[in-house]
Amino acid sequence: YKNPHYAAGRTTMVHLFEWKWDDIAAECERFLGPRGFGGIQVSPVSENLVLWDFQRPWWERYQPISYRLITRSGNEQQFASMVRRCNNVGVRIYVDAVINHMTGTWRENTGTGGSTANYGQWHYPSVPYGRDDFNYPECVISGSDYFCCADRVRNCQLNGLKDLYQGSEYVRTQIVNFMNHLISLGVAGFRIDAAKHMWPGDLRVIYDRLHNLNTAHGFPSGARPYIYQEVIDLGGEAISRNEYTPLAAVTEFKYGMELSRAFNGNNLLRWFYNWGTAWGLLASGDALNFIDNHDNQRGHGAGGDVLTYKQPKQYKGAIAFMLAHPHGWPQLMSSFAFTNTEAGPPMDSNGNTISPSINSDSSCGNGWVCEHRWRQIFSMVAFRNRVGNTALTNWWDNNSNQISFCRGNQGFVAFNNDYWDLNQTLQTCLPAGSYCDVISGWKSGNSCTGKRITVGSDGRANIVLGANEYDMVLAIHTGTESRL
Ligand code: LAG
Ligand code: CA
Repeated sequence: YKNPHYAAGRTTMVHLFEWKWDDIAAECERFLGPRGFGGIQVSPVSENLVLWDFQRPWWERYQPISYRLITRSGNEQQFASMVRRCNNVGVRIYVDAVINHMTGTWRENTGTGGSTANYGQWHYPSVPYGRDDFNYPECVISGSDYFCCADRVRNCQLNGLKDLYQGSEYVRTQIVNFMNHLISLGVAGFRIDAAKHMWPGDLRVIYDRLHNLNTAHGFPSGARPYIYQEVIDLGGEAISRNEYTPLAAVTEFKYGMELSRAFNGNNLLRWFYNWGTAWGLLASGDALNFIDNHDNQRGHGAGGDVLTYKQPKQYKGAIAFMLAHPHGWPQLMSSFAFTNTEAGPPMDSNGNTISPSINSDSSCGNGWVCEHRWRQIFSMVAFRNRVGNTALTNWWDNNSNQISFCRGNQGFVAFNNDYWDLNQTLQTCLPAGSYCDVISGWKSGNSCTGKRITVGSDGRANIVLGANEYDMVLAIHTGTESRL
């Protein structure tokens, strides 16, 4: 369950938060496939409660009312077509599976596909679930439960959401059928929402009943779905993420927190010379790494304090470090712009999501940020694909916030988060020649629109990164996007 089954040479997934299925299919064909992205995490696919009382918040999608594939992102036919079209261009789909709970109790009770619920009876007729399928008697998780009481964290309600009893054979069957249906449609795996709130033993039974990935979508025979479990464990709680790593991969919340702290100026980049398990990170193969996710970029979940698109220079620095560094499997965030932390995606007065538009410079409009279309970000995806499994070597730093390192003899990257310029002759480990920096510009024919770096026969080159430059990163690599 720890292999993402990316197409050959691909390494990186992006969370297209709240995107519609038709738009994702188009994005696979026009951008993500050609640019070498490995996969996409999509927003929850199961029918959810419609919450006009909160002007259709983004979080209504974390309140399933049935397992029918009908949401603001589209219906089952559109979902199936998206998976097919993305797989055809080498881009995998991972589904955010909400299987810990159903809805909370609200004044409204109609779903995005017209299903209804009767909260007083714990009745979700479109599954169907009834009272026996939920943990009972009702209790709600409190803040202190996290530090004392694993059983309450798993058997009580998260935020008052009706808590499913995964110990029940009937409940397991409904969940497994839902997930196997998605596998039959060609998905490559799942994010397990709120995994901390479910018993590892129950999850293991569910995972082991999942089908192999669909060979008709290009997966090798016998391939197991990639599973990354959302467990927020920053230390000190009754439940440890180590209970989940024997099962499948786990979301690495420490990754973005530490890098955000450093790129925000609250720790020195020099200390990252041994970034990895020495810092208490998960083992590389167990880790799904990211700087921000849909929760913590808006102060939900593990909370804020992470870099987001709102601090672009530092954010691009942290993302470039993640993509240049060999540890773990990286995930990028692609957001809609927000000030209200509860607001849903750009929508019309009927609550229909408004598609991103694509500007002439290839950035997005209509309220979509599309971080994945920022050159400094997608160029580093190509960098990571290029350097593959090569080792990190030749770490250099100035005892402060200027660092550089090589990835084998395929790639070189430098950072300057100091208040003074970087101007040094550094070892790049690359074959002698002329390279275009893929951060300040790109290769255009035989010239560079940004910086041009000349690597000598000893592998060394003069590297300049001014403190006041637009970006704090410089990256060059072998391969057509960079080498002249
Ligand atoms: C997750 N991970 O474990 C998701 O990443 C996170 O986005 C989900 O919470 C959470 N688990 C449940 O799936 C989000 C919002 C919550 C929201 C919840 C359900 O962060 O704020 O709760 O989705 O929609 C909302 C209200 C609560 C209310 C609750 C139940 O904010 O005040 O009690 O609904 O009605
Ligand atoms: Ca639970």
